[in-house]
Amino acid sequence: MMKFYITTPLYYVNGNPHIGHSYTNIACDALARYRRFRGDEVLFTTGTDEHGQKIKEAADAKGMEPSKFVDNVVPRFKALWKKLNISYDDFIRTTEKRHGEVVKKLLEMFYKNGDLYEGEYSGWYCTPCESFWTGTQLVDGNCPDCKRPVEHIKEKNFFFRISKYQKWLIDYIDSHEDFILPKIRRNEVLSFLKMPLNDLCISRPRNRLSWGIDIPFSKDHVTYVWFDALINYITVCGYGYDPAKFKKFWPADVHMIGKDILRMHAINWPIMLHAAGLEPPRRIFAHGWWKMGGAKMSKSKGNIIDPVEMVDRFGVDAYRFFLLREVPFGVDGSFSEEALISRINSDLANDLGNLLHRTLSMIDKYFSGKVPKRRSLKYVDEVTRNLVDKAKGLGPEITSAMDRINFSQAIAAIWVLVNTANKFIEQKAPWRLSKENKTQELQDMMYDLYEVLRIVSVSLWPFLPMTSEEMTRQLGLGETKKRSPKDLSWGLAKSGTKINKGKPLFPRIES
Ligand code: ME8
Repeated sequence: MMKFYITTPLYYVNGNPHIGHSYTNIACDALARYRRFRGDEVLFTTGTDEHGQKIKEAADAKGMEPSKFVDNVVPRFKALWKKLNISYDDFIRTTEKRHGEVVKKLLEMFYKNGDLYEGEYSGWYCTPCESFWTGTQLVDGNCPDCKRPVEHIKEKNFFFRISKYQKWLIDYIDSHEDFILPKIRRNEVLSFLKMPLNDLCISRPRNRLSWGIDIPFSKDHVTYVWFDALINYITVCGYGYDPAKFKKFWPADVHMIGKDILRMHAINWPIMLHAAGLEPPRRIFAHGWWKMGGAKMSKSKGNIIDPVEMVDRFGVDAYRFFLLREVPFGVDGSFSEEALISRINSDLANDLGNLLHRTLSMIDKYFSGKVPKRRSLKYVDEVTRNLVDKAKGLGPEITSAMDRINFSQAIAAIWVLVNTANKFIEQKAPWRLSKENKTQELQDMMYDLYEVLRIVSVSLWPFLPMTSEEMTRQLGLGETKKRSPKDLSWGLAKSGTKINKGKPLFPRIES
């Protein structure tokens, strides 16, 4: 059994979760479910980033204490993950005691080792991004990332000697081709590393911002929010308090993030880990952005869509399907209701829903709702051979796509089988076989269609768990037990199984 540790970013709780946040969590959920299906021991973690200036300002705006404010917002994230069937194993909040202790432990270690020093910070700060910038990095006087105004700061702070480890990091990235994915992001990091790194300011003076983790060796400072938040990835898997768990799960197999937080994850974080004598994560995957009208969807831009509303109107699996299928993982996508409705109608209602409904209707009509017996696979024509081969090849195709974290390709492979089966029905014309009393041929054919649907229901599990379960129920396969790749083998369907034809999986949506 292999271990597989996958993390999502910790989301800021200054507002409600939006489509962008749900995207990362749905992607991680699909991968976590897929690895469990493969038999791995999975640790899948998510959580919330609760310190820093941005959260303090959001709490002030509501006239609330930050701790009360974050306690109010966190349940909205948890409720959304429940609604979306996100199967995380642990939810970490950066305000938890277990996390504060690990952060302080690391700070003390860095201080003792001479990786931290006290100095004066003079530069620019972008609160929405919680990022420091030098004057030369600004674009037209604004934050180079989000283009919003920055404020000038001059104050005593602690710095992390990130520059000391720059050469180590470049060598590490050079010798680990899959460390940062997709490749375009790897190149972006390497090109950024051509310039000397500025040491990282890791504190905030308490008299200006007290909403942060205490710094053990300075009562005048608290920890900078990003320095605290990254450390969650080792806290949540036991660092410092559960050595057996930490040994089992660290290094993380995938840190899944959006491309907006690439540098923090691919530069600062591996260096912090290296300085602490720990291995870097195995892989950092930075996916693209969902955009609205050409701009990144974000809370501060106000162009967000509420995932709760989308799920209530279109259903959880339709929503998951759209996000995972619409764009190749890694590139940007453009969100629109029209595109979502079009995917639902074509892929879900027409292709998949129809295949299930018409197959079960025919099994009802021709065989009183019982899966008929098939002759041996010696009795196949070319059309059937093509269908069976596609079904047998599906497992390896999904493995190859998922090993490259390519959700849309894995799903496309399932749809090739679905569409081949729909074509198979047209080509074999079962209504004619029935009229001509070709009963054995009709039996073989219905068994094959049923078997395809069983294999599709198993392979959909990581992506559309509820649909997979509903298909299993309609196919008369009872309670969903733990599935494994063995369930993708051809010929496991038992003749005589009583089906439970139900309502269409995805009704067509009239726009
Ligand atoms: O950056 N499209 O939190 P955050 C796709 N707290 N994904 C998007 C997106 C969009 N339009 N908008 C957001 C933070 N995301 C820090 C992280 S980690 C130790 C600390 C997703 O609330 C994407 O995963 O701003 C992005 O990286 C993350 O939400 C940023 O969430």
